[in-house]
Amino acid sequence: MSVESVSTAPPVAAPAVVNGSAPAGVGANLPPWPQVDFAEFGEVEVKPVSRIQKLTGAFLSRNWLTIPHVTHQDDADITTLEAFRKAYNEGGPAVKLTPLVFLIKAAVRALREFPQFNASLDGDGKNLVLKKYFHIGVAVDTRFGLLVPVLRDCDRKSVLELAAELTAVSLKAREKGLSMAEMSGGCFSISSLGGFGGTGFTPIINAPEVAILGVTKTRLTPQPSGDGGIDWRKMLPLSLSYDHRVINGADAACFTAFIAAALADPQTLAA
Ligand code: CAO
Repeated sequence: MSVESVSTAPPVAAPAVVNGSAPAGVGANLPPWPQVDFAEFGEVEVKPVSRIQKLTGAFLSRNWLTIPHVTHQDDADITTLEAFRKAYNEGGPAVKLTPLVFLIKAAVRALREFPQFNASLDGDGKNLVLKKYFHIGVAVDTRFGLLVPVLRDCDRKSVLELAAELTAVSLKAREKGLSMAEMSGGCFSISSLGGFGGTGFTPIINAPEVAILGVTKTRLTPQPSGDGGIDWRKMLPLSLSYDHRVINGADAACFTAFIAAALADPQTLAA
């Protein structure tokens, strides 16, 4: 799925990618898309593709075709974080804490530590623009399609503030959609499928960002304990896709390990 910023507002200009064809020059020698009369083979139903699906698909194709993606996989031990979160949620707060807000805080710390991840290539690819702000896009699944609201200045917000903002903006995205302004200016995106399942996936980078973190469902996993036995730990799978023109594999491994280490200390993230 794409995590391009797409609005339910009036149409905006999409890049030159139509029906699976690439931007000029990219994949120019590919054979044409197969034209098949599926009804020849059995009963079918034809449903129009929504405007947002078309727009998202166009951005998705551009990003997938033009960015050399690599996805780095790791696991974060969030046993302590889950205990912390459970204790907080048992108090019956107005807004519950999910792992996602801790991921946002951990990502901000990692972006500070590894500035090449908080960057974009400029239009002609000659310069890297390093950002000094920390705006994080979060993929939200809605009936309109996938929308990516951007939470601004996440370095200056607590996990509680982020949880309240995420709840409000995802509700708005699901009920009314979002404006382009609400989906612009992101530095880095997070796509959480943790509430659905999975053990890992390849999120597609939300250009002009240079990396995106995908997370899937926390699972109980046996890990070696200090005394030579086995300890059951809650492990969160992390899938970091990065633009290999800007980021190398060693940096991606360190960035992901940094996020995992930050998640192991939830009190510091919540402070
Ligand atoms: N492992 C296990 N459980 C998890 C989890 C994880 N990694 N992450 C969240 N959960 C749990 C939550 O704790 C919550 O549990 P309870 O109902 O018991 O409280 C449940 O899953 C649902 O969480 P949520 O989805 O309401 O909240 P969230 O903060 O995790 O995510 C939002 C919010 C808006 C991002 C999410 O609802 C959503 O839309 N995700 C889809 C994103 C998507 O489609 N991405 C694919 C893009 S492809 O590039």
